[in-house]
Amino acid sequence: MTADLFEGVLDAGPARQEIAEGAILLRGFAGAFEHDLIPALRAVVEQAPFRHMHTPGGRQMSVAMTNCGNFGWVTDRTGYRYDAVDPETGRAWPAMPAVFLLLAQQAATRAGFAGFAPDACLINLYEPGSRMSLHQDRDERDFDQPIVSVSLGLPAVFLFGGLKRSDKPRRFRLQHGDVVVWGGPSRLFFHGVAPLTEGEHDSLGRQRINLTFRKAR
Ligand code: MD6
Ligand code: FE
Repeated sequence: MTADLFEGVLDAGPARQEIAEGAILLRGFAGAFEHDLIPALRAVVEQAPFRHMHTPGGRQMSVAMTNCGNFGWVTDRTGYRYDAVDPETGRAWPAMPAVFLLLAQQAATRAGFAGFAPDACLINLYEPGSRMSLHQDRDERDFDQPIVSVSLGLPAVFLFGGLKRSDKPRRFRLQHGDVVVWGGPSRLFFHGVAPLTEGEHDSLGRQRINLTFRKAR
């Protein structure tokens, strides 16, 4: 109770903000994991490089992607799916690093989703101009499981709508270290990312990286 009263007056803003029913923004939550997180991320990307996938309609995405964990999210001419094999390398996706799993589970617990056991981590790379149009995340089997989304590098404007594509999205600025946990009544809300604006981040340079942890199967 006391913590809630004081949250609003801290410079960093509330540490735990419910942006919709079931969607919790944890400002700076990934900061404590950064020391191990960034090297682990580099190791994953060495094994499974970023690539620009194509939508089923044939358009190349402006966001480059890769994955780690038992399953990876992929899109090509045949549709969207989770696949145990990286189509670029023909090998299994890199294992999910321990620090990734720890971060995802601790964030989920803090948001009220204890017991989250992600088997997939989609890694999105944005450069200035890259954007993600409004979509729902609905390729997972169990919508009772939340998604944990970690923002690193340059800030981005996250667009967060409702259950209908036509619902006007609200806008949230996500910064390095911010985590959004997303589940319950808002699990299927439309969302996207506005075009990334030009900038340079102290440790990651001219890019934003977003990790989204899911329970795919
Ligand atoms: C991004 N995120 O922030 C894109 N999806 O780069 C997503 O599409 C997303 O952040 C589901 C839940 C959380 C997310
Ligand atoms: Fe999404």
